Amino acid sequence: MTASLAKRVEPSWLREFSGPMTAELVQQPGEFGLGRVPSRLRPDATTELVCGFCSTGCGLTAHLRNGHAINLSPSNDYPVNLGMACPKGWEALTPLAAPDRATTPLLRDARGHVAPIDWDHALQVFTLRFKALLDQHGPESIAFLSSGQICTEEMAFLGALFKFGMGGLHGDSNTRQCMATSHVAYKQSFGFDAPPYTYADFEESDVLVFVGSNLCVAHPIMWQRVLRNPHNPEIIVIDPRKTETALAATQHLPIQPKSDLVLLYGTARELIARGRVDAEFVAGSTRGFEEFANFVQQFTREVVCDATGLKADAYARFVDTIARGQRVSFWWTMGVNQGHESTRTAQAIVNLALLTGNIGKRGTGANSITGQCNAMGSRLFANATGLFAGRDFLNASHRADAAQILGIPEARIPQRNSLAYDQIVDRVRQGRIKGLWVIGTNPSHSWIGQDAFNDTLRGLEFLVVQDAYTTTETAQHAHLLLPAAAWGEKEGTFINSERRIGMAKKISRAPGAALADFHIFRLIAHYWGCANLFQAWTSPQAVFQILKQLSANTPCDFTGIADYRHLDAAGGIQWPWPLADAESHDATKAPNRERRLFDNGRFFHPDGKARFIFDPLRELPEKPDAEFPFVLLTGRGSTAQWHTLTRTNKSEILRRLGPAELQVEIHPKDSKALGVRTGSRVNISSRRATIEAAVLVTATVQQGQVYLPMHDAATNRLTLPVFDTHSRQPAYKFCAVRVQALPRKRK
Ligand SMILES: Nc1nc2c(c(=O)[nH]1)N[C@H]1C(S)=C(S)[C@@H](COP(=O)(O)OP(=O)(O)OC[C@H]3O[C@@H](n4cnc5c(=O)[nH]c(N)nc54)[C@H](O)[C@@H]3O)O[C@H]1N2
Ligand SMILES: Nc1nc2c(c(=O)[nH]1)N[C@H]1C(S)=C(S)[C@@H](COP(=O)(O)OP(=O)(O)OC[C@H]3O[C@@H](n4cnc5c(=O)[nH]c(N)nc54)[C@H](O)[C@@H]3O)O[C@H]1N2
Ligand code: SF4
Ligand SMILES: [Mo]
Repeated sequence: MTASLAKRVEPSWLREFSGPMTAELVQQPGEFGLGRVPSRLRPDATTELVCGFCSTGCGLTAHLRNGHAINLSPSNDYPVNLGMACPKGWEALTPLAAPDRATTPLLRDARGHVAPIDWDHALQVFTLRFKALLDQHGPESIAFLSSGQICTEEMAFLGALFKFGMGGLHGDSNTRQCMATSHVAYKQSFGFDAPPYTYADFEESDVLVFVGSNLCVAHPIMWQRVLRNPHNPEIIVIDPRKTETALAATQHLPIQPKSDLVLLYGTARELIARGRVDAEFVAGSTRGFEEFANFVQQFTREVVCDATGLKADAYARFVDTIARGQRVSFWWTMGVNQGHESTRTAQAIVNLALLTGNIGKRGTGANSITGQCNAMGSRLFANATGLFAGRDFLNASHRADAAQILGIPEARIPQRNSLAYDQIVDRVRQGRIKGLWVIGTNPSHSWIGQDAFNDTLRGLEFLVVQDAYTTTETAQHAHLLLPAAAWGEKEGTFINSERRIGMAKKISRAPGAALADFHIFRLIAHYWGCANLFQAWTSPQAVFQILKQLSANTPCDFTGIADYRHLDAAGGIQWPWPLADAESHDATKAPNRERRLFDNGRFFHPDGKARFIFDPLRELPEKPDAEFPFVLLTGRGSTAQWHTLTRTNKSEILRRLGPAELQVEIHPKDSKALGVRTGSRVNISSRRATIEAAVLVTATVQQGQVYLPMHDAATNRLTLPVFDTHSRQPAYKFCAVRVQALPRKRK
């Protein structure tokens, strides 16, 4: 290997990266000392930071000894969680100490042996291999896949580095698996990707409708906010399964999987027929209502009950509840977003809120709940499929704007959009993308149709995995592994579901030579030879200031947030928070602590009006048949399990709170027909693969349906790689399978 492309010189600041922790910085402020950490912080004190698992964004209090966190507890006065946390939050320190943490870069040689190397060597290899691919095959031969679980400053750096510095074009993230549908739906309907709500709306509605959301398991602290609602609300859950949330609801609509769109269109028809249209709002604040009203006429009660399997009286009660509601809020998550016609389904929810005028007022809204701690950050600032702060790569004035703010030549900004995740994977399969950089996501477990995906990965000439652990499924394929510091070992900001920007802090030292993603990106810029473009990108706090400038005069303007200290003092601040507001209002005081959008009836399209968007139904890509008679649903398993388990499985407490093995949920009648009981072993086959699981007989699933949690790597061997046409989000929640009893093992 030659060293001609990068000088074998470590920048002097490299030493400092593995350096001091937040708490110690108070004693030794300096360039990296970020003297801006709150002065109340002492080595044996407490400090507040936002949880790094789900998008609720709870505030956690870290209890420090000698500047090092020894315990966590929920923060009492944080406006999100009000003193509560779920098991993952309580246990968030444990995974940091796991023995399989990546502590040094690892390189695989031609024979497949993996050996530790130092950062200098790793960065030489990184630069050399990617540059060679670019030289030989052009800018479309490399790509990255990133995460909604790293800080906004980090994802922004990655997007800028890859596209403006390294000259790559294609990058996407696991936010595609999760929030792409909400992003596209909002952008088309409202003119900007803007979830309108604040968590206070959970407490202020008199009717809450949850579509494809298992809040009790996936967002347990949001559910606690629902429980604080003093208005004796109707809580309606639309989910094929009788989930924990459905059991706690006042109405459960156990619809047939993927019949949501028919139900929502039909509901619009009934509400219009009952005269429950907010005519003034529709006339003043929306466009396309007449066409929509005509379109939904075909979704009669018979059509709806036939498609959804709902009884006529249950459907009538649902419509009636919405019609009578004074403050109706609609909430949706993956049961909507992960479908073959998901964008239109999300927009059908938006349409209901628009036509009834349930938006922009307390206790209302068409509210998409995010998934990962910083999925909202990646939607706005990853610079992957959209240019910074909701800008568009295809728009010349947007490019000029961004170039001017960033002080980079405009020619550095690509004039085309990135490919979406599935298209990147296709290009790898075709051999056109030869080098892939995977950061903070574990697609060998979580991507849809996993066997085909993993075959595809094997065809790569160069795969870099940047992760906190060496044992992830994806890391097993890596040619180069870059060891990342995890949540709690670095600082930056996350944006939660209600648009609240909150602080992540360094309360623990990263193990070995692991570095914060931010510093890995900074080093790569140096070794690549493009550090001159990023002279101002010296620290997360400095990048926060740059992002502020990028946000100016956009709907997500947060120029009124001074710095990290301000965020910390305020308990997080929701965007928008422009300078003008900051000058006249205090972000830390009610009512500014909890704000919703659209209270003036103006949306972000140039004419200020929201759009009614709809389409005819699309056929399901795979239906159950004689050979594969069951519908397979997938999703979260328990509050204690996080995605691919790389983190939560490192805590014995969390492991004990989840099932010990993969369980498939089967309806009692189906189990009888199959001759299986709880604990029996079965094979589950789809057209893609066969896997084994233990049976859990339960009436939470309907007859003809089975459920598997996504936390076991086997689940995605079965799923069918199908994507919504508008958002290109994978349809994880529907495919056809067969279940066969296995002979009992002899003891
Ligand atoms: N404990 C825990 N919490 C998490 C996560 C985790 O891994 N573990 N992950 C976080 C992330 S990234 C996300 S995106 C969220 C996900 O949060 P949720 O979306 O609430 O979780 P899921 O279980 O994926 O899906 C929700 C429900 O959709 C239902 N569903 C399936 N098909 C349909 C359908 O056709 N229509 C309807 N209406 N419903 C359907 C499923 O039965 C399931 O109960 O959770 C976040 N919170
Ligand atoms: N069948 C099925 N599949 C699904 C879903 C489903 O409902 N059903 N849900 C989908 C959804 S909504 C999502 S969001 C995805 C999630 O899928 P993934 O993103 O693949 O899941 P995670 O386990 O969260 O992976 C995060 C990775 O980042 C690493 N990591 C953690 N912190 C850091 C850090 O600070 N820096 C770096 N560099 N690495 C870090 C972790 O160790 C882990 O390997 O799964 C999707 N897959
Ligand atoms: S609800 Fe989400 S943000 Fe809150 S403690 Fe649990 S995982 Fe963390
Ligand atoms: Mo997600």
